[in-house]
Amino acid sequence: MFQDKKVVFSGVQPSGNLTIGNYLGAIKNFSTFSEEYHCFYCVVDMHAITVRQVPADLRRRTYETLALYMAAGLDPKKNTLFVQSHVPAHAELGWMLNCFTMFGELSRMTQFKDKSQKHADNINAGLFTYPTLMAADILLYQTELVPVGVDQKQHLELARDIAQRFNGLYSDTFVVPEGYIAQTGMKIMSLAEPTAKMSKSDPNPNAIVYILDSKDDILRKFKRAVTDSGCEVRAGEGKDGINNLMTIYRCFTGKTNEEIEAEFAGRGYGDFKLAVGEACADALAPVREEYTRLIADKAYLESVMKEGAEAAAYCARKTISKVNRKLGFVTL
Ligand code: AQP
Repeated sequence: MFQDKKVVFSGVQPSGNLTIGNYLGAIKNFSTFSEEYHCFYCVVDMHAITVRQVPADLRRRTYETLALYMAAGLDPKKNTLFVQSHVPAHAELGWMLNCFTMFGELSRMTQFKDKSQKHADNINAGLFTYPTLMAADILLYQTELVPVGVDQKQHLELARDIAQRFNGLYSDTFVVPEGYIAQTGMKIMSLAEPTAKMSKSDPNPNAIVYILDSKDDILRKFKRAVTDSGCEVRAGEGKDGINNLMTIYRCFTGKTNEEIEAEFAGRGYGDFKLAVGEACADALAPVREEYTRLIADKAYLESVMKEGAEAAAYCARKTISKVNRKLGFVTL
């Protein structure tokens, strides 16, 4: 699609205040691709409505997520930043791909199973077909690389399967995307229940560290983080809480597990938790500062959304035209 550069696509749902899981697993890595690739970073509001949202909150968080993208280092001049619902081609291709996705494949998605349990009163068709819309998001831009957290690996595999299936039936149409899972990012777990993923929609605020939390809140949350009955800072099986804190510390400081173990030898969990909190708060301070500046300028955020949507829609149209032709839709 772009003669000069390969394409990167990724997105975040404005379904809650963003967490350090979203930051370390995804957003922090986004800007590393900006020079080498043509990058599309989307606020995926259509995905967010698979779970009931308060409209005013969804609207506010859409601005906030865009501002956070930029505060985390994404320059709108070097990246196409946009909101999913502003580019209807996502829904269009999503429908078409639904017709090339098997019921059995969608039934196997672990996120669907988890969310169906969490939202047993609202197991809607959108929740079920979420991965097909995600495939459309990616395939629409002929994406080569998708930086995501490890929790999205299964959805990405499905996007690849759908692309290969369509290409097999209709000849080459979509680039088959590769996932990019940052080695450091991995999966950040809940501070209250370290066997579960840290999720922005978790109702327990002590389980989550938000990117925009104050330093005091960050320190307090890490201080309370669930660990185990031991006292030695050492990674290992059955030490989910400590393993998670070590991952977070590694991500924010760049240190290895061996270095961390040496640093905290004989010092106990209390010192370690304080250091993780300090490292996290210090790393996020400039992001918070820039975010505060950006969020105050709604007109600027809207101009970024508008320009981004136009650029994205232009590229998306090319893929939609190609798919329409291949499927046999009459084009006027
Ligand atoms: N805990 C995590 N560790 C590492 N990466 C994570 N991501 C999310 N949580 C973690 C990554 O963040 C990106 C955006 O995620 P999303 O908002 O599109 O959906 P999600 O994975 O469903 O995120 P949440 O926070 O769990 O949202 P809710 O609670 O609304 O479902 C993705 O790349 C994801 O891998």
